[in-house]
Amino acid sequence: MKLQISPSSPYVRKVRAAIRELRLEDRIEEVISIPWDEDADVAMQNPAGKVPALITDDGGSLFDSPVICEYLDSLSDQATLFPPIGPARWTALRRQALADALLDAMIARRVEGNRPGDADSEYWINRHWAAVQRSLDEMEHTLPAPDKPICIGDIATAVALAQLLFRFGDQDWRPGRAKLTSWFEEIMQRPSLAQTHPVDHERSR
Ligand SMILES: N[C@@H](CCC(=O)N[C@@H](CS)C(=O)NCC(=O)O)C(=O)O
Repeated sequence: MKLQISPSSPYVRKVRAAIRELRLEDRIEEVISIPWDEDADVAMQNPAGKVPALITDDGGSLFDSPVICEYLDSLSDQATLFPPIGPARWTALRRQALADALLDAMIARRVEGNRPGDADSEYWINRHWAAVQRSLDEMEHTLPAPDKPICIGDIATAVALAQLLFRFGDQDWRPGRAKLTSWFEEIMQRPSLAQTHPVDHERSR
């Protein structure tokens, strides 16, 4: 299988971390495909033209990151990040959705901040940033119990929090969120996250 990646993308990082948690590294080749490049071919696999996209062994393609993670989970006989149907599963999926929504809002905030401003810019910047802050507060109040096995909600949350520091380090989310900070510091020690730090490239979001 081939995973089309951009080294700065947090959605890609979620999938790359999941691959490592699921011990599937030997089955997946990571291929750089920067969606902003003229000759990027990711749109052949994902009509949205976004990474990550996964080319499966039968030549098909899968997107987006939640679908790819769940597919890869089904292939692993060593670990799982998706609890079986029941409350733990809905909690894990909800936490993944929250983390992805934080990223969507953070990226929209960044795009808006990078373009020449107009009368609406401040409104949109504030609106996106408010969604980021609400998501952080929700994360602080919905942390898993310490004995819970790792799940996709943990990976997605850790990746989103790390990306926020990567892109908005000057607006540190940690002060006032002691529980989330301590949870984050611990989970970032996992090799799956330590091995997948984002790296910037031209025109990256
Ligand atoms: N919901 C998608 C989001 C993917 C996404 O937005 N990827 C960005 C990189 S961080 C991208 O490829 N953007 C290119 C574009 O918007 O044209 C997922 O979870 O995979």
